[in-house]
Amino acid sequence: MGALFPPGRRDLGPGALVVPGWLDPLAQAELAASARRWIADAGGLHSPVMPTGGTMSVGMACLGWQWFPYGYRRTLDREGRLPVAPFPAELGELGRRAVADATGDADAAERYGPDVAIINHYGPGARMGMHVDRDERDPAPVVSISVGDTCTFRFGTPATRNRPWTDVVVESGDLVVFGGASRLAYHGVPKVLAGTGPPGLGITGRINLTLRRTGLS
Ligand SMILES: O=C(O)CCC(=O)C(=O)O
Repeated sequence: MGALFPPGRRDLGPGALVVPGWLDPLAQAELAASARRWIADAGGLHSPVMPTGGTMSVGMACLGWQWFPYGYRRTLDREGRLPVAPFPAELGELGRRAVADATGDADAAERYGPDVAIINHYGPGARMGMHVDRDERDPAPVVSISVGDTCTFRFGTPATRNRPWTDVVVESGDLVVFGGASRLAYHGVPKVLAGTGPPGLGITGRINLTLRRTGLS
């Protein structure tokens, strides 16, 4: 199985791994361009306000469903007036390719049908605290693809937001997939290294696309 992946592929836990260099430079540029378009389609980036009153430092745009702390809805606004931009079919294809490459399981990849994409933009000083992606009712894996600046990605266990965890460097074009026993593991992004992304992507900072299957109808 190791031969299927570039050197440096790293397991983060059962069912969780990083695939460095999953997207080549051209594919990174294409994804960055698409992300800019999708962010515009989604009405731009917003920084969600948490129930504690704090505002997330990450800018976010959603496709398919609108994530809010803590749930999903079909409209951008609470009043139900502004529909969420559709989930692009090409992101479904990218997600299936990611699952196939990460797991080597063609059947699991074919079954993978994400219906929400969360686009996270990390500008200066942005980070994401340790959390669990638990608002989905479907146990399908989370697929996470990044372009732009390098970050430290922190991956823990489902048991606690504290140690033990693994810190791994995630660069532009890297893929992270977590499912199975690690689907509900705590994870976060404690640090982004500003100005480390490849030139010519047409973005500043770091963009992460997280694909999930909500299990909602
Ligand atoms: O930016 C990342 O790599 C992680 C994003 C994330 O954890 C999330 O959207 O829940």
